[in-house]
Amino acid sequence: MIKTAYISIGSNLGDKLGNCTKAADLIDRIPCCKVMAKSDFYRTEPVEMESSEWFVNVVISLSVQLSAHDLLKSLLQIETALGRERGKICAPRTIDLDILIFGQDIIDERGLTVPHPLMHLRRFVLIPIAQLDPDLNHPVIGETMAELLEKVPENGQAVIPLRER
Ligand code: PH2
Ligand code: MG
Ligand code: MG
Repeated sequence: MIKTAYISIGSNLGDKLGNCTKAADLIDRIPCCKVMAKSDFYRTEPVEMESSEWFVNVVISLSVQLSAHDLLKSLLQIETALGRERGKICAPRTIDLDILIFGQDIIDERGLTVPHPLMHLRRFVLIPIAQLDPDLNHPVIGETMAELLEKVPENGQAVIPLRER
């Protein structure tokens, strides 16, 4: 069955924009997985992290004919290929790839929770995903991305469009 998935791509270490662009290219090369749309790239203030380094964030939509678990496996391989080291949970990272939404599926398993449990609280996710599909329903909360975005205060969550593509 073909589904639409949304992936958050973030980097706050090294060539942040280059890391995000490479990740999107590698995701497009996963078998049975095609990148349909890419949001703008944004410079974003770190949320829930002590790190002072800002992020580059982007959200992409995918047409996938894979299970969420197989997609996650491929995303973790791409993180490793791009130099992701898993040390401290909040350490700066060359790349972070998170499944935000997988069709309207609700998954709550060890290592895979979809929708992403914090996505509705994060402007660096909601701004780009609402840019791609403002009417997309959050399958747990039952509100659209545009509605969720309206409720998140801007304070401490700056999200600034990057001009370069
Ligand atoms: N990722 C996090 C925690 N905080 N803040 C921003 N701005 N961008 C991120 O990608 C990000 C974050 C956990 O993965
Ligand atoms: Mg993350
Ligand atoms: Mg992650």
